[in-house]
Amino acid sequence: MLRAYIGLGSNLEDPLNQVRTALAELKTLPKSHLLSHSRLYRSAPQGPVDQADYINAVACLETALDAHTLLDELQALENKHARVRLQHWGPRSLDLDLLLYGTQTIDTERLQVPHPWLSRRCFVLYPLAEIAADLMLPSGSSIASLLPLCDATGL
Ligand code: A4P
Ligand code: MG
Repeated sequence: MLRAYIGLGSNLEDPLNQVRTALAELKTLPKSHLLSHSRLYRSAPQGPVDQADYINAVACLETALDAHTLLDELQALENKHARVRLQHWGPRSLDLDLLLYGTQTIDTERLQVPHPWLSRRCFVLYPLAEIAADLMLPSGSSIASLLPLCDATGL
């Protein structure tokens, strides 16, 4: 078993409800146990700005699933929320990102862990710090040390 951190985001079709439902669904993943989750954060969109604010949160799972199987499970949940991928970084009903998987660094065609944008996104770092401030990234930086480098305007 190891700890995986999941980033949740939604800015379409009742985002608060999308994220709350997804947190409940994370509890039902096989070979996994939801250990904790952050509060829900409202954040200004990064990427194309002509879209609604997001609701973001971060969850911590203890899991025996391998990383690619966990990604399959997360994508199945996204599909269940009728996620439409219209535009890269564009609006979505539910986005689930695998932020961290234990201390592993993974770089395959389907999966990059740590998530490539993790350390530059306040809507990921602040909820992550709320549940795991002392956590170290594989790069050796702690989450807490990254917070001051990140512009939290709009969070
Ligand atoms: N993939 C690779 N690594 C991962 C990973 N660690 N976790 C692959 C999840 N997926 C990963 O993802 C495209 C492919 O990335 C997947 O098929 C998977 O194999 P996607 O979610 O379909 O594409 P996307 O979301 O349009 O692109 P991307 O780069 O994943 O965008 P992000 O990083 O998810 O950002 N602003 C605010 N305020 N809040 C947000 O939550 N989210 C985004 C989307 C943009 N702006 C935002 C927010
Ligand atoms: Mg994504």
